Amino acid sequence: RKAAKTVEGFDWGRYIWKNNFSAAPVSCFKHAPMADHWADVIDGIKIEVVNRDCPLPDKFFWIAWVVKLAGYKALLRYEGYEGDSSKDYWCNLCTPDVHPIGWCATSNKALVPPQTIMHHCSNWKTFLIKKLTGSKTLPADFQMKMQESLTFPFKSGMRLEVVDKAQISRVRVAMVDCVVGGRLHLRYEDSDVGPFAPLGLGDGTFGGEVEVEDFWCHMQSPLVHPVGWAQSVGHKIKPSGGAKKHNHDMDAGHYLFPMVKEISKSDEQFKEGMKLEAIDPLNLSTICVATVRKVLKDNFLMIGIDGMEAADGADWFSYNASSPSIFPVGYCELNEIELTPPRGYSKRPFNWFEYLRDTNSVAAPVGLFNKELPKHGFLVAHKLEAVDLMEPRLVCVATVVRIVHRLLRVHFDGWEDDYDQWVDCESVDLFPVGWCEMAGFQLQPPTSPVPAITNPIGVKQKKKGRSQA
Ligand code: MLZ
Repeated sequence: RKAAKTVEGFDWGRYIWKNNFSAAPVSCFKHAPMADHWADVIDGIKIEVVNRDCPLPDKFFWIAWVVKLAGYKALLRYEGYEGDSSKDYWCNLCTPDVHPIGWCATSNKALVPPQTIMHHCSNWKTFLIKKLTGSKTLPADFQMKMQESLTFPFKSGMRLEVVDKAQISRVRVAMVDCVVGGRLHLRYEDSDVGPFAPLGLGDGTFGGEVEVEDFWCHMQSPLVHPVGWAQSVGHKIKPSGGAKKHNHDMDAGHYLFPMVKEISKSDEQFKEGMKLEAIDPLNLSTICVATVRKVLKDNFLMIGIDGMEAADGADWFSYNASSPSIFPVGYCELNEIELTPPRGYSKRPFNWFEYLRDTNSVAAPVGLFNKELPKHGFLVAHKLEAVDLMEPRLVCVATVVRIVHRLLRVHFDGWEDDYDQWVDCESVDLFPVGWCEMAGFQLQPPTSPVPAITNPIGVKQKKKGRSQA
């Protein structure tokens, strides 16, 4: 496991405490390590941690209680400080030096009180017994569960199919370079850069100016599939260059990929030409008028954003029919979300009824869409770490700014609203506060105001994605 790293200059704990923010609890992120073991991790629990106020050369432990939780991080106060908050400190609970009460006793480690308060009590043993009676702690197997949930089935060298970031309507074979906290750093096979181009440092940072043909995504992302998937469903795939024989022994097994939901058989089906609303895969801050362009096997659909489509369909994007990121006609209006009308269609206000008539098309039946509403637990203003899906090597400080049933609008702190992204509450690209630190991944802090000299109007660089008309 890589050593935990903090980004110099950004401190989640201070940011949260100073501004009285609250973070989305770990249990909201089902794909994240420890999510299933977080139910008992609550404010007020007591733990055994390294005593940072101890003059002795050896490592000693003391008891602390959780004043406030923020994702994986906890504001701790050593037992004995009572109402004194001056020595409180933030600590990532998913570090090897955090244990449930009782661990020192069973591991033959001494509990040593902090030096500063050593003289506050003449009998620490009685003090602790009194303090610990009736208190809650971490589950006994906390460290073991942590080890387990930080072991991932994907290994470097494994091959899979993943969306081609240069042409999102097709996939491409790629090889796992490394796995960081469940995220895969992938390198496209047969990339023009050659097999020995310098790779990233495995933490989202890249040396030099070489544009390496790589991609980052979570191992459970809907963007990755086993080798052979494209052929089996009829999806486009970038032809592999040359007659080079590939070693299929390294293909990631089918069992490593999430099963796509079976949708109940009904008479109705998605058909080519049907209209719907979809998050624009090239501009995730907008939900757009869209069309089913192709129906593939296994309930996969190729969706095109109306008015944006490249002549050759290069910007069509595949969604599974059960995807929570496609919506029936009228969804935006119903939920007071601004719907982006097709570029080139000038009737305003946009009216679906007229548009369907003008384009001689039909709406995809409402019954075909995923209507599950998971109890996700996210609240508006919750802080989290979110992948900037336009540049997926970046995991950024972010905030939930809107919730529409299961759909979240994520804002990147310090960035303009047009960088916001609509994502599903079960997105594997959202992580609890402290995930980067735990996984050893570089966290992108909020942008600080741009100095007036370099940017007189104070406007941040425009994002990539679709160019605006
Ligand atoms: N190069 C890009 C980085 C944007 C990253 C934003 N993350 C929320 C730009 O400056 O537009």
